[in-house]
Amino acid sequence: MPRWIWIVLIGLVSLAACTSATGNPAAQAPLPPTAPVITPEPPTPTTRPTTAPATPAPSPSPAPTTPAAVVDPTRLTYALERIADGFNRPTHLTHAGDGSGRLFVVEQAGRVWILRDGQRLAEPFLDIRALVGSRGNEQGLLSIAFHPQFAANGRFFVNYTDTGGDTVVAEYRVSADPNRADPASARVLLQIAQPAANHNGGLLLFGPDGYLYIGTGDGGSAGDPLDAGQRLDTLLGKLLRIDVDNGQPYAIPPDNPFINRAGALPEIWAYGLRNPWRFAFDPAAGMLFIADVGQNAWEEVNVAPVDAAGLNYGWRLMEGDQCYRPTNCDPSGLVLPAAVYGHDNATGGCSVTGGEVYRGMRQPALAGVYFYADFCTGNLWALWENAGAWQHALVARLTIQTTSFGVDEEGEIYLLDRAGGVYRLASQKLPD
Ligand SMILES: [Ca+2]
Repeated sequence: MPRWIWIVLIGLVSLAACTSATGNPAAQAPLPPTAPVITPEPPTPTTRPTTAPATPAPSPSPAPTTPAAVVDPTRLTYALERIADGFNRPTHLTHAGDGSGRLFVVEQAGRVWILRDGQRLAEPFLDIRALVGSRGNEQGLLSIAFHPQFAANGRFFVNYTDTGGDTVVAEYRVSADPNRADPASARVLLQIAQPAANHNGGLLLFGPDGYLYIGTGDGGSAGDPLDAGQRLDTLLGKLLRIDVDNGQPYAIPPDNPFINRAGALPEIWAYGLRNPWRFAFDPAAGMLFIADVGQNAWEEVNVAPVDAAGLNYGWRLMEGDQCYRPTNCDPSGLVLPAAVYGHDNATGGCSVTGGEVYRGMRQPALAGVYFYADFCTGNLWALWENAGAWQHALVARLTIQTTSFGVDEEGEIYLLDRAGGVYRLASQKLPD
């Protein structure tokens, strides 16, 4: 029987937060507890309509102007609440922002499924397996992004690796059935040749400015042999920003940073990235979080104001906060990470999965905290701002391989397990 079980954790230790901006978190601290997997009570029946409403969901309330109590995510314990299971290599989860309450789960091989109240609908929302190549670990259908006015215009966008191994960003539209896309509506916006199977980036997100942001990897192999991250004449190793509401197939926003620089590609918003598999906006704080997967030694999370154009995140001059190539690099002018962790099985990992900022209702003590995880070890970290400085801590150990985070329309955070599970991040305050 499904039950809400909080497993009592014996010998629970609170973890001292790392107070420096960088450095291996908790290098000498005891490890945090394993987050138990719990099964929630069956959802109570809702009166949710079976079709999406015609009007868009109201915008989230603005952040309060006076800060609440001091945030300290180390004063909570964490659990994974199993919402659904049985997906085949899920890569992404999001919502349509249309007030329907639906979650959309992307499978690597090329399908998108709808979850409604924890139940997967019988037919996929989208099935483009015939177009998608997913032989490589980092290839496949990698994300979906719904237009900010999706409820009115039915437009959404996907990022996938095609059968030739190259990246495609394409637009689709929903059909007359709100739970099925129209496969004939495909419109390719962008194709990026991929020199190797790995480092394809893959996330699409609409920013608070209404533009579509596209994360791209450095083209792969190892060590960025093309120096793509630092070059402005390639779309590889970048965060791109395009206007999907104008132009054909898209327009360049007039305030993109390199539109007037000779030899630079106008789509570039930020550069110096290796494989920004996942990034996230926190509109309430006006910040952009980019988790960049490292090479041999360091994983990193970067934070910058959403309107800071043309930033250089350092790769391959630097990996994390260390010089990579050349080993005596000059870091001036580069954005250094807000948090790094090493390739260390106990307190670090091998591949960062960027997460989400908590803006939900269930756990107000976590407002504004960014959660991220390591794919290999299951370590779960929190990153938060404290008196103007970014602070991070290892807060739990997960028993899943986190391929992606996502949020629902209420701002609750979800994690996807490569083995097929969908989990909601749950937490409880430790006694004072
Ligand atoms: Ca970097």
